[in-house]
Amino acid sequence: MHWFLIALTFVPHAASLSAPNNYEYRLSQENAKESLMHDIFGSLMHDSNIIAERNGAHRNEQLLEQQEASPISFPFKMNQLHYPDIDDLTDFKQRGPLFSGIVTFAHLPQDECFFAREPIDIAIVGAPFDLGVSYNSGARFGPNGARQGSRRLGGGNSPIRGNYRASKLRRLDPYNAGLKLVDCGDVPMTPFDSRIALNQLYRGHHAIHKHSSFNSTQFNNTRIVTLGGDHTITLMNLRSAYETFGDPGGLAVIHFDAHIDTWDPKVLGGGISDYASLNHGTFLHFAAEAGYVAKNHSVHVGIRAPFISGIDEKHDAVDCGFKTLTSKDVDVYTAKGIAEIIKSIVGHRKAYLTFDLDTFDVGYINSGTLEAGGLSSREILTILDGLEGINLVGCDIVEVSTAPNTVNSASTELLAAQVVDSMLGLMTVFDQPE
Ligand SMILES: *[C@@H]1O[C@H](CO)[C@@H](O)[C@H](O)[C@H]1NC(C)=O
Ligand SMILES: *[C@@H]1O[C@H](CO)[C@@H](O)[C@H](O)[C@H]1NC(C)=O
Ligand SMILES: *[C@@H]1O[C@H](CO)[C@@H](O)[C@H](O)[C@H]1NC(C)=O
Ligand SMILES: [Mn+2]
Repeated sequence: MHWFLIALTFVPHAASLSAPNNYEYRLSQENAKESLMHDIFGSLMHDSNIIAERNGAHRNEQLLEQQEASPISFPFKMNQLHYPDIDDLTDFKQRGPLFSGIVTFAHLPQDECFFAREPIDIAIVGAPFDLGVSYNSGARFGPNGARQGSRRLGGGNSPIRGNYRASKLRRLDPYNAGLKLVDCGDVPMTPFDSRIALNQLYRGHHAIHKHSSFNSTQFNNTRIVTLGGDHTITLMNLRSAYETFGDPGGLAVIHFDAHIDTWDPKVLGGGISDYASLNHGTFLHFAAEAGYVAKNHSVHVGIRAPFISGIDEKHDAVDCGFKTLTSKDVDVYTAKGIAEIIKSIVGHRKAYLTFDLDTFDVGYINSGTLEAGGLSSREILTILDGLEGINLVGCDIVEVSTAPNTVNSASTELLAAQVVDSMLGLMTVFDQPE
């Protein structure tokens, strides 16, 4: 810094004297060693010794003595750069800049989760699937979209993690909290038959859940955060999580979404075939029917899309067992208040959090079925952190539609990643030793 200031003082002076002449003078020099380029870049473009010798110099030291102290090159001469030997690549062993390299979620190590059996505490896995959407496709690109959006994540304490200063979450860096987090890559899901694709996802989850935990205080098995994929995938995530961790009464499902997703399969699937009846708007009906959903202890958050038929609300609340918090309830109860209500519904039960990106307002994101009147990104981060202390056995982010050339791709990716980051905070804070 000291030399830099000196350079600033000298440069205008030199320029006012005779900048063009100075430039010509330097070009006419016989020795490349004495050029301004060399003073700044050193041997980046020419090896100074070879050039100096070619130009008749006997010794390098002689040349250094001959050099006048140009006002422009002065600071660079005082800070001559020494490049490593051409075969020395030790600096390549360090991680490159955040925007570089093969991308895993938050730069986590990539693990061979489906075949190897190493202990893992929390596994990220992608479900690149969008055969179940009723409107806009593109969520098959969501897993890698979320990874791209996560490139600035991966460690360090955040001044906004946790909603109050004394919270454990505030002092927690989930990536360095003693738990082993890995990115398993994606489950290979066929894009040609949703039945086979969903079964592949189920087997993938089962294989990951079978890993033992590494350093968990609470769990014997690996917990999973799934990057979707349209919302249909949650049925398989829930099934495997329920089979691994579930209590007989089911998992408390915390469902962030603009839509209830318990719609009558005969209506939303059009009643065409059994195949058509399972989709991203009916999977929660099937999850409730299968017993994965803890009735009266599960909740929708952010609801605002119109109901399709007159029986939807009753079917949702009575048959499927969901409470509902609408997007406008955030205005009434505040974001922190919403989190308290969710916690009172869930209690100490094992919970599964599924987050449809369309919970965010339409202005932020691209997703399967965009709806107006959604939540801001700050409201969502506050609600999520307000869930500190709940027992999350699994999470997913879905409807992350980052198809090529779609609008809002960058913020869609970033917000998906940020929601997963909050999930990792909740999952690790619950799992810290006292
Ligand atoms: C396990 O977690 C504890 C508590 O967070 C931590 O101190 C310890 O270093 C972790 N062990 C390993 C092997 O990472
Ligand atoms: C983990 O396994 C141990 C030993 O089998 C068992 O005592 C404990 O209850 C298990 N913990 C959970 C959370 O399942
Ligand atoms: C859910 O709550 C309703 C109304 O409070 C009650 O009638 C019903 O029995 C409860 N269902 C379960 C499974 O607890
Ligand atoms: Mn949904």
